[in-house]
Amino acid sequence: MGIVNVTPDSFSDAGVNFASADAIASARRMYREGAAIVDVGGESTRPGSGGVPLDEELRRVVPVLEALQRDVPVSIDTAKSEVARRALDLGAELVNDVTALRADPELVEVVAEGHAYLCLMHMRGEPRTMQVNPTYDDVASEVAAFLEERLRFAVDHGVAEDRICLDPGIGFGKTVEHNFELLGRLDVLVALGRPVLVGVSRKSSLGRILGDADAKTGPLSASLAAAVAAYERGATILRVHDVKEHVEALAVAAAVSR
Ligand code: HH2
Repeated sequence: MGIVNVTPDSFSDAGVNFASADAIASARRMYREGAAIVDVGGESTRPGSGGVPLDEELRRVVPVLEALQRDVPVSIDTAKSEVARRALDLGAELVNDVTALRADPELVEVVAEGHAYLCLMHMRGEPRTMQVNPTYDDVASEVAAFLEERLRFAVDHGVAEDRICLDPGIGFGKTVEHNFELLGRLDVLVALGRPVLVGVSRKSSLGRILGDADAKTGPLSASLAAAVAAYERGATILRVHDVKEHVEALAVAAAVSR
């Protein structure tokens, strides 16, 4: 899954795809490089961010979705039902909701009626405050219990279970140690029986494990290692900024596994 942030303030690629033409070109390039799907988002969820109004989010993503319709498989990264509705009308196949259907009560109906695929992600708290002292007794089992409950909720509201994937939400209300423990114990999430999506690309925990306590991002080398480690523990969708390099790294990891 390639990442196209149509935002001025995302944590690692702020502004590079904020202009529609740049976002469209990046999405097409990622698809050519081997992304199975491109995740288009108009709202940064980096730690500390406060969200964007509906009309601004639509203004950012709609021109991109219009241009990609028919050529590139698209996922929409949003928590808003109206953005998801417009995106599905414009051909998006998957709704990626970092709130796991907790922010907008109408989103589940839009996904169910649109027969869309759905990604449910774990987040403790909300982006504005989520990195303020997150604590868990057992992070892997608490994240699994949360995702299992959200999976039931989605299925009970009409989303087909075989359309849902689950995501531990690396960096969303977790310390560096929590993030690495989750990656190491991904089998606990795989055991829930749904495909597992992991988004660790460029995240600050990668820079911090390399020794920079104030890192806001992590380097490509570390992103690739984390993606391969997640793949080897059962992740089947990797959400990444650098598609070509990840396709190459994962092809080699897959050849070794075979
Ligand atoms: N991470 C980000 C955004 N959306 N969606 C899923 N399912 N999983 C993730 O780990 C995830 C996500 C944050 O990364 P990015 O989009 O690069 O940055 P920003 O939120 O600052 O735009």
